[in-house]
Amino acid sequence: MTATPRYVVNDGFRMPAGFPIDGFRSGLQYRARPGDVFIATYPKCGTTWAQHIVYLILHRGDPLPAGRNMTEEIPHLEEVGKAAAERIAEPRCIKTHLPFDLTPWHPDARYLYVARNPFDCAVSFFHHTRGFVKLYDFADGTFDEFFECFLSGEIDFGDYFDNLVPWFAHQGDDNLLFLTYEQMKAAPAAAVVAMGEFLGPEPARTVHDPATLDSIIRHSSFDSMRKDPERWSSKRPDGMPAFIRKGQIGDWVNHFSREQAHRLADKFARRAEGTDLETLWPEILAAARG
Ligand code: PPS
Repeated sequence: MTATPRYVVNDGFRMPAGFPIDGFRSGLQYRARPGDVFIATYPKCGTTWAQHIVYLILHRGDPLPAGRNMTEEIPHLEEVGKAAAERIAEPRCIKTHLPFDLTPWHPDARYLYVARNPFDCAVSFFHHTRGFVKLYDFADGTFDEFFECFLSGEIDFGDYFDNLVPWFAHQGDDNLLFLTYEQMKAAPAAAVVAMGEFLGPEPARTVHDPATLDSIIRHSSFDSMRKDPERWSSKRPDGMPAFIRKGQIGDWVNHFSREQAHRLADKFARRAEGTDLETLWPEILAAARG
């Protein structure tokens, strides 16, 4: 029998089975306001990393204290719902994996979108899905089984490209900063400065202070974030991969067969038609087609 990860369908949209439907329905009704900061991503594309950088910028380089969890500071809109999002301190920073057309929009709110190449995203999502045993019932699932679900979009938060393509189309909007995980890895300081400048005059001053910039980069590094997993996620069962797992570009080659790489590259080409999307990850796409 083929194993498939569990999800629920809320009003036509695939969501994790453990997320209350009220959170989803009311979250979509949240009215974005001037000054709000949305951190929007498809799952496993660098959300938590971006959340912590935004947190660090807004707290002048002081990290999220031990004992606190990021979900309390920057909640996940379609999990906690409207009322919980309205309760957080201003500026309200909100995480979402919603596609563009479901995300609450205001021209004076800011939207930080982080994209990651679909090959590494699929691998990270596979380990995530195995690890949250109760949520997905997929602890013994294989990568081959997960890959088919990822490719067809039959997983929570739906098809990777349904998320990426419309957000990418808004790349030039004044209130949207589009970054990739790969850019953040290659040049963390440049990514932090871009985020600070995007967030407003005070955050821009913060990231232009060399000592504060250094603190932000240090505290948001993979090694630093890996040390205190309780700040980012609930505990995984023993033997399951950590939430802050490998943090690498290119781990996909350890999981994909040649045929799987071709099939995902083909889907990428189909979904990227008429866009510049392929310019985001030319080397990875070339390797996948090779
Ligand atoms: S989630 O569940 O959607 O919120 O997951 P998300 O945070 O988007 O993605 C998790 C992956 O991001 C990696 N990660 C990092 N990489 C580099 N540097 C830092 N600081 C960092 N923090 C998290 C994390 O390890 C997951 O990727 P993989 O490939 O599984 O390691």
